Amino acid sequence: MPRVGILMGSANDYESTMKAAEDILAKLDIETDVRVISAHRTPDRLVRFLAEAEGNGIEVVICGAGMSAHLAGVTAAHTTLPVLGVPIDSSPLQGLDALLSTVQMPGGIPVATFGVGKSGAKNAGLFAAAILAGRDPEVRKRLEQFREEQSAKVPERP
Ligand code: RP5
Repeated sequence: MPRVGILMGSANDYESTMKAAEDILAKLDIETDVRVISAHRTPDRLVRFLAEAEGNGIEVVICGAGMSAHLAGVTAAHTTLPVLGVPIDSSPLQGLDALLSTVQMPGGIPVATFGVGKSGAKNAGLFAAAILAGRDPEVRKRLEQFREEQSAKVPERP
């Protein structure tokens, strides 16, 4: 059963950015539900997804969007699940617009915002795993193992 929802504003956000969140969660053996849902273009789809998310076992929602990125903020308005925002560099402003839209939430509705682009998506996936690890010792073990493997891959000398 999927435990993490990965939403993106456009199908164009998948290969460029959000697949990195899906990939790292797959590596940690955490099932995801990956959807194209736009806060502007498919608002009803977003409301429907969020109304059912918790009942369907979703514990964390990752939202990636570019340009005037409202997806994470609107998602957070509709759920008390933790919402992790990934700004995407799909505009002439190279993601600065999405970063500011995602990070600068008015007090009361939080979005945990990550770095712009692929590394932000990967870290959002790892952070989602860290949230789950707080209540799931198996996920904690896999996260610790990932860290160990990552350290082992770093050469001592160039
Ligand atoms: C945002 O607008 C999407 O997240 C995407 O990054 C950007 C452009 O969307 P497309 O016109 O490429 O579908 O809503």
